[in-house]
Amino acid sequence: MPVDPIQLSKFLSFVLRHKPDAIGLALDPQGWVRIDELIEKGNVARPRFSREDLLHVVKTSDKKRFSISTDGLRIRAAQGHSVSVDLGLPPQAPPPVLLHGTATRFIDSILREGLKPQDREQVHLSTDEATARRVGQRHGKAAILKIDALRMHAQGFKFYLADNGVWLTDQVPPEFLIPSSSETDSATTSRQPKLST
Ligand code: HQG
Repeated sequence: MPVDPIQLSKFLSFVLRHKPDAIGLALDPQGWVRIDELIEKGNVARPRFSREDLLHVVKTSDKKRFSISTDGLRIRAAQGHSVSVDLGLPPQAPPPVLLHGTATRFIDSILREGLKPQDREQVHLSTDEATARRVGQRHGKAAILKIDALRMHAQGFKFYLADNGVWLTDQVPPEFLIPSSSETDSATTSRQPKLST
């Protein structure tokens, strides 16, 4: 049976970001695993996939979720980890404003506490609104927050750019959040801060 690229991509995200031990894999400190070992262990409990199947998923991933090492032997998730890894990304100056897509139901809490990484290692930020909106819609009615990244950076907060263009930072305190736009529904409108669309 041909391998379904979406299912394989989800499987790769699961083991490379969250549960490598589910198939007896161990990520190295930077999150890499050997591709041959991943294929061998990954093929025990699921439809078989080949190196070509895996490389096809890496190449066609809409968000470029996976990176291959320069020697072609190892693979890792570009971002999104819940297991502890040090991606080894150099801190760098972010664009002045970054965006975070979330759901309207989280806005009150976020404006109160700031953005936290929750189950992941870091908070995920993007440079374009379409991406932020898509990310937010995964959780419900999308709301987009603007982050005053320039001011955060000037105050010593570190930012990292993942291989796939996603910006990462450890947290965003509430004073750096600029409410920007939302798609509210009647259940949320009354208790949301006024957000321009
Ligand atoms: C929210 C996907 C309440 C946060 C995406 C988000 C991304 C708070 C949710 C990547 C909060 C966590 C990551 C607070 C943060 N109170 N809610 N204080 N602080 N939150 O999935 O950013 O398709 O862990 O706003 O595209 O949605 O998997 O993070 O809504 O790049 O490749 O808590 O995952 O990529 O949700 O998504 P997530 P995310 P993939």
